[in-house]
Amino acid sequence: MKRSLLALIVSLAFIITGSMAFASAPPPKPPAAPTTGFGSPQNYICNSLYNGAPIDHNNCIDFGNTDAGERCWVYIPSVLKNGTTAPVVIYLHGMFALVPPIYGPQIEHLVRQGYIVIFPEYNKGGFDGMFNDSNQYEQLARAVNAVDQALALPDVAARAELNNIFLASHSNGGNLSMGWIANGGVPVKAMIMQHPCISNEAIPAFVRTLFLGDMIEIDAAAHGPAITCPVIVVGGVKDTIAKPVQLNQIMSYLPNAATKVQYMYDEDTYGDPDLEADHVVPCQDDGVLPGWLLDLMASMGFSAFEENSDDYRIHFAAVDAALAGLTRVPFDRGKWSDGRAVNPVVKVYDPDIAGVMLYEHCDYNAGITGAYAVQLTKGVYNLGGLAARGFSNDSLSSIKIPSGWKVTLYKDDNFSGTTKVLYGNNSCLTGIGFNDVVSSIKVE
Ligand SMILES: [Ca+2]
Ligand SMILES: [Ca+2]
Ligand SMILES: [Ca+2]
Ligand SMILES: [Ca+2]
Repeated sequence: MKRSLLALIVSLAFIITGSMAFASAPPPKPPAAPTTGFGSPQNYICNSLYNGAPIDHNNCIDFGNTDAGERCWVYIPSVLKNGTTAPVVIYLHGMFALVPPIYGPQIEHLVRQGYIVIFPEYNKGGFDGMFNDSNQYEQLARAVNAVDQALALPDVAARAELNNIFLASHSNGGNLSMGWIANGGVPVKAMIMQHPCISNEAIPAFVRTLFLGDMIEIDAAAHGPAITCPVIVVGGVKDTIAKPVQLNQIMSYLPNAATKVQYMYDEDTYGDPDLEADHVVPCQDDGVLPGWLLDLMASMGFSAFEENSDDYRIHFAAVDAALAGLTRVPFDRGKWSDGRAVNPVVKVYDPDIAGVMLYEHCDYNAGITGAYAVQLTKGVYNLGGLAARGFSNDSLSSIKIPSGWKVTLYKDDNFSGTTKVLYGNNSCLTGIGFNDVVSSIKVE
C-alpha cells in the first residue's frame, strides 16, 4: 500500500514536472540567415559605396523629381564585382513601396557583393501619386527612362557592364517586368520576379476603390512574348495579392523565354515566430515605415515587412543564383532550432522536366491565355496542394499524361468521391463526364 502510494506520488510528480517542462519549453526558433551559398554573405567584398560613404540610401547617387515619379537611386560599390566593372541589378519595387529602405537589406546584400544597383522610384510621390498614379504604362515608361538615365551617368557608364544587366522585381514591379522589353527597357540577362502581381483583381476592394479605380494594367500576355531571357518566378502560397494562379499564368505568357521556372513556398508555423508566405515577405522595412502602418499591415494578415531567414534563403538566394548564371535555384530554407527542416521551397512548374499537365479548359487551353496550366510530378495532391500550384477547384477540363504514368482523378477533396483513372492525354473531360469536378489527384 505504502509502496503503491509512493509510486503514485512519484508518477504524479513526473507528470507535473514533465508537463511544466513541456509548458515552459520555448518554441523552436526559425533558422538564421545562411552563412554560405546563395543568399549568404559568403561573397561580400565591400562595405561602402564608391564615394567612400556607408551603403545607405542617403549616400548613393540620387536624381530626378520625387513628385513626378522620376526619382532614381543608384548604388555603386567601392569594390566592383569584376575588378574595374560590375554587373547591374535593376530593382522594380512593389506598388507604392517606392522608397529603397523597404528593400534596404536586399539592396545592401547586392552592393556588398560588388553589384551596381539601380532603383527607379517610378510611382509618383505624395498624395497625387497615391490617388492619381494608376496607369502602369506611365509607371513603366518612367522606370525605363530613369534606368536609361542612370546607365548614362559618367560614374555608372565607366563601371557598368551593359551586357550583364539583371532585372529583379517585387509585386507590381513583376508586371512592369512583363512589359519591360516590349516597351523599350534596356535588354537584361535574366529576370527574377518575387511575388509578381500581374493583375490587381485580388487587391482588396476598398483599396482598389480608394487608389486604383481606373487602373490601366500592363498587358502581360501581349508583352510576355518579347522576353527571351531566362525567367525565375518565386511566390508564396498564402499570397492573396499575387495569387498562385497568377504566377502560373506568367509561365504561359513567356513562350519565348530561354528558360522559365516557377517556385512556391508555404508558410511554416511550427516554431515562433512563424515563417510567413504572404505578399510582403520580400520586403524588409529598414526603419522608414511608421509603427502604426506596420501594425495595420500585420492586422490585415501581412507579415509586416519583417526580416527573417526567408529573405536571405529564398529571395536573395534566387537573385544570387541568377547572377551566378543559374536558371534553377538550389533553395535551402534551413532548419528550426530543434533540427526540424522548414517546409521546402517547391518547384511547381518547370517545362524541362516530365510531369502531368492540368489545364483549365478543353484542348489544353489552346488559344486561351490567362488560364492555369499546372504541372504535377508523381505524388498525391489534395485540394490545398493543388491550389498552391494555381489550380482552382472544379475547373479541370483537359490533361496531358506522360506515357507509362497513371493518374487518378477524384471528384472530392482528400481522395474521396467518384474517381476516374487515366493513362494518357484527354483533351476534354466532358467526354468521360468528369469536366469541372476534380478536387484531388493522385499521380503514379
Ligand atoms: Ca508558430
Ligand atoms: Ca521580409
Ligand atoms: Ca474548365
Ligand atoms: Ca469536386
